[in-house]
Amino acid sequence: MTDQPGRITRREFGRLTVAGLVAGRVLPGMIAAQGRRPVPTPAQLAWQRDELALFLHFGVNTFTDREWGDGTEDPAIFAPDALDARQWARAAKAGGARAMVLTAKHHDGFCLWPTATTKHSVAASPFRGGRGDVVQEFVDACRAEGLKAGVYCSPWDRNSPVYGDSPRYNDLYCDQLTELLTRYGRIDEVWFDGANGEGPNGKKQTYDWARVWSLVRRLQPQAVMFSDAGPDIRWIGNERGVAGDTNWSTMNPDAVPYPGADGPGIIAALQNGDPDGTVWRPGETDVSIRPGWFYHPAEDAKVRTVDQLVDLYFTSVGRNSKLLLNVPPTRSGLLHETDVARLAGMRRALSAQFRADLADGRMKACAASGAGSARCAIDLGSMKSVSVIELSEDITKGQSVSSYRLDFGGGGVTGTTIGYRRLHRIATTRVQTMTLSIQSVVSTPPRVRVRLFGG
Ligand code: FUL
Repeated sequence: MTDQPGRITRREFGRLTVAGLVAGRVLPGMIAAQGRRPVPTPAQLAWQRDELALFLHFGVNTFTDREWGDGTEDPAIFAPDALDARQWARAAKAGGARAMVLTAKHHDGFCLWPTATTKHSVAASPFRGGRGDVVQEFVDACRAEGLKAGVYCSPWDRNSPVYGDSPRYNDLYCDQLTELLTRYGRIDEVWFDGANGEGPNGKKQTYDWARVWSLVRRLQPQAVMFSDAGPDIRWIGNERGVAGDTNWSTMNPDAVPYPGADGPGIIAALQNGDPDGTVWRPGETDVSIRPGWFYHPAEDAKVRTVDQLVDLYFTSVGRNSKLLLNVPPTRSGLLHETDVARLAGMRRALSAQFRADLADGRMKACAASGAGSARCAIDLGSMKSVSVIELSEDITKGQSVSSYRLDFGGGGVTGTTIGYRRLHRIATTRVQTMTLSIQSVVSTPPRVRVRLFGG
């Protein structure tokens, strides 16, 4: 990073700031440094605050029992006989999700809407007598239940005869996106998968990402775009449901230049972000409630338990990420009753966990600013049993904390980043006072809110 003469660098600034504040001084350059820090757009902020969204993998694979279709499937196999998108939306809501993302087209190229771009779609299937539109039913259900709607449209297309003829496929792909983003009203997330299994001897398609991204921006300016390379939301780097323990929402855009980019350092960049990153690009943690992304009857006994789903919440939302939890519709077009029950169970468990803040009214925020201190004491007034500690920064001002420690009841925890929400589970401990020490920051000292929970 190049700094103007006389200015401290961002890293020096971070180190100096806490010391400066402990001494009660506001260092010169603080305002300028703050001005350069990336902050979320309103859409990114809303996306993060939603915390949980449901992912729905549905398509011809549901009927062939596969994970990756090869594009030769007969559309006649797509025959859900009891499809009810309202059931999906109700289950999502009961699980605490605020949005749903549907695979409008997966790698097999089969389109869940009646597209003009290919015959490989619902229009050639028996679903609703060939007049069905799953995307429309999905969007209608989202609206009816007050959920945001998102669409996944796979760039890799194993059915399209023009895939690999780069300019022609780019035109087709943009036509598909145009249909999806102009026919159904407001769309809040557009999901670009980086997967490509063509292999060294397969078709080579050069995507025109600049064109795709500007098209989406023009048609749905409020939507966030997800991919390995953003531009708004980045992949978290694995499909296990685990965000980096250190997780910056800022990113160096050169670290992952395009969706599907491979190479040394890419997974670490996705997992951890970059404290010196020049763009705000928070990580989304996508993971399935079942071993596969699509529904397979053989996996009915392998649905994640409520405890496992709660664990996923802690390793994603609790690490400054957002959880995109896949719950695949069955061949009938409904979510399986086991999955629906687990979703509701997860929400009940989380609501019970976060019902009452034991620190409420005693310390709302540790404001390490101005003449304040980077050490804050929390007095609970009496002994309380604490099992979860929540820290959060006001991310409307960016992300700042790079290390902290909490001391309490003869023990303590340490951590690096905080961001939107950082959750620590501890062995239940009797606590009356706790001290938060913000040890290093990368920009203007933040206000860190602390909440404590028992249970
Ligand atoms: C991967 C895909 O290949 C999987 O099928 C699934 O869609 C997952 C969310 O992303 O890259």
